Amino acid sequence: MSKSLTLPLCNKFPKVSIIGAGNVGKTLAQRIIERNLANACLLDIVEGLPQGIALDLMEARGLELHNRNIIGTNDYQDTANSDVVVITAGVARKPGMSREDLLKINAKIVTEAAQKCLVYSPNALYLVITNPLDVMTYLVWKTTNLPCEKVVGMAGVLDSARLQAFIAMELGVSVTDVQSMVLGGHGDLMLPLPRYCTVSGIPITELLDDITINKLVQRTRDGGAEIIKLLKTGSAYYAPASSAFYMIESVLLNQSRLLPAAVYLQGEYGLNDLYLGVPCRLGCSGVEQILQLNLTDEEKQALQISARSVRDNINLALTTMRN
Ligand code: TXD
Repeated sequence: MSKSLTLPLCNKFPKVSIIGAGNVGKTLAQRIIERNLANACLLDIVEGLPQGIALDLMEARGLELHNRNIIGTNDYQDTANSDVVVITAGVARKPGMSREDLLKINAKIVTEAAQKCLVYSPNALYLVITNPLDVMTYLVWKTTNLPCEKVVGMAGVLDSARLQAFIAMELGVSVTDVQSMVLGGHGDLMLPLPRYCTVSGIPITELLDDITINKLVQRTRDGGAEIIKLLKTGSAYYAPASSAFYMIESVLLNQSRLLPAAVYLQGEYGLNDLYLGVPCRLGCSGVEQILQLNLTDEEKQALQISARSVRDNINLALTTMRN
């Protein structure tokens, strides 16, 4: 008597959909399946691109020794029932394109993508990655009407990871012993906080002089630009994908990690109605708590300046979207 070898499919793994199969999207997809976190759906506007990447990754499964599935698609229906939706779709600024043009183009791409995903995954957590990050995250929240704890932007984890790496490199210590914290908008006005950076609990202010700390802080602010200059085409994607993975893992495994992310502020830090990078607790219900640090007057002022720039860009984006 022959027995069927067909095993019942176990559906216990969560699903992550990634919109935009560019450098960040495809690297993140690879991390997610090869580290066995979730099944993935990779969507792009370019026909064949996400399908090709997904097939390539499926063919590597026997060597990477995992059974997660990934599909590549151009159809939003395939994103249905996602637990997390990641938005990386967008265009990079090209020569001759103004900042306003870029804002307008990416605002349209990101908000349309979020609205289409929402039809099929109304309960997902939405993680925004496309730049300008804080503005795009705000627009996703605004145009989807999702509860603010379900929309979050990735930047602080990346900026902090860069500072963490630079501190470890400067001191010649293991990066795993270094903790760092960067707040504010994702850009030149971000706010690295040396007072909250430690090596095995020791504040870096006791290990490094001011000149060296300022050098590391500036390198962190210029972190994205330094990589763009070296790569010549495209921008960083390994550390950005790792940062997104770290956040998604905290959500899907309900780790409630405390990390800096772009979250919706309603009075915290004296700021209202904008997304900005501050420390929060991220778990299975999304942003579970926003932490208010006791900032010095100087730090408060720097955060306000960063917030003002994000607010101006949100207003600009809202105006250009109406026209
Ligand atoms: O810290 C952070 N938040 C960031 C942000 C760190 C790194 C990268 N950062 C931004 O993420 C970057 O400035 C971009 O705005 C996004 C994605 O970066 P990536 O390096 O992946 O860009 P690519 O390689 O250009 O990929 C973008 C993809 C590409 O395949 C396009 O075809 C696709 O987006 N795209 C679309 N997909 C679906 N739908 C639409 N409309 C669309 N338009 C473009």
